[in-house]
Amino acid sequence: MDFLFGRKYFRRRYNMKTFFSFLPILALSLGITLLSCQKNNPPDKPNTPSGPNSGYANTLYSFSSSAQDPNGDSVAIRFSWGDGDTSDWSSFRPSGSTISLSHSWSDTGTYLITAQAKDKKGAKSEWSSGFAIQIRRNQSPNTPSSPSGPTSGIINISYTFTAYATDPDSDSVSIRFDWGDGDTSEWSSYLPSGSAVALSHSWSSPGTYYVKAQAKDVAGATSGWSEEHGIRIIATTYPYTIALTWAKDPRDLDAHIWTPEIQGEEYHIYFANQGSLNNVPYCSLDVDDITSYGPEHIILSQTFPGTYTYAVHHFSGDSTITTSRAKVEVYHLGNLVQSFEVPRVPSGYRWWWHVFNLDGATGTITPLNQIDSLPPRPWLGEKEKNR
Ligand SMILES: [Ca+2]
Ligand SMILES: [Ca+2]
Repeated sequence: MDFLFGRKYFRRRYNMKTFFSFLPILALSLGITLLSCQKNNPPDKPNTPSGPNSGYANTLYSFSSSAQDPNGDSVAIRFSWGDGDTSDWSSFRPSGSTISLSHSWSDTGTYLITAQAKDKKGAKSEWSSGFAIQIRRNQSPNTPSSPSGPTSGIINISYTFTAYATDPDSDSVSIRFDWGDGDTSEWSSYLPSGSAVALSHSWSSPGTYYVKAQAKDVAGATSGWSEEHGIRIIATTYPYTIALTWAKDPRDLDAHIWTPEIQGEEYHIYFANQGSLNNVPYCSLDVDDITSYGPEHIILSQTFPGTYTYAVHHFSGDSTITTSRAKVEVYHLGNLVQSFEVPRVPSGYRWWWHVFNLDGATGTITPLNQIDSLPPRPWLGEKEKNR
């Protein structure tokens, strides 16, 4: 009874007409079900890694890649470094982000770097195309040139020294100076191979110091130390120290001083007659520097009544005395008391700069400051000793 009723009921409720009327609803439900359970797609193949195409062993280099995920999932990337080593997965970043990781190689050779991506659901991409890096053995920079700079100076005044270094691999180089007084400079900033590096230093006590330079390349390899450049540093505690400095050209300016009569004789102190601090005329030129650009110092260890006349002569080299940027500084018992700059006027054939007169009894300095074709006082001929 129940069974019969059931069949009858079924026939009546689920005839074909009813079934077709439900079909669009069934199809829609199936579509929604399929959409929500859609298969996850892995990220696309990452871009070919980018980074340096050459480098040195045991140095870290950074490489980047990115990958899109078709579902817009976050992605992580890892790199295969071509030396049997594969990086850990990076952290997850939004689809398409640039992701960078670093690696160093311990041996020389050419290595192919590839990248792989995975999405948040763990689906992995194919490996990317390879990017080649050549790992070379770094060669140390060449030993720098001997520093160039002044060969004499005054205590507590800064002097600039220049050195050059080249690197066989054309790496950028940094230079440092050993100042010869126990002090070594910081490393300079990195400059292209072969650039001049200039650093300054002052010395606090008199003496002769030997300055040398060392180079370092970007990979950290250091050169040997250069040949030394000597600088004689003098104290300024003498009654008078007269410092002459100038720019690079002309290469040879000379300091000259004429003394008053000392024990019956006048003296002309210059490169050919350098005088003495301990004997007559108690006046000395510290150095005759014809290869670099000063400074030259004239020291008076005692003064005598009468007039000292100081002048500068352009002896040889290009350029002119009036474009030399020559400067004369007068120190009295350690203190700078007066300084002179060469007048910037057309020099013509005038190669002398008359700078000042000094009264040996009173210490009065009278500026002359004129450019002339003749020296301020006559050459003393055979009276000059030690020529
Ligand atoms: Ca995905
Ligand atoms: Ca190198």
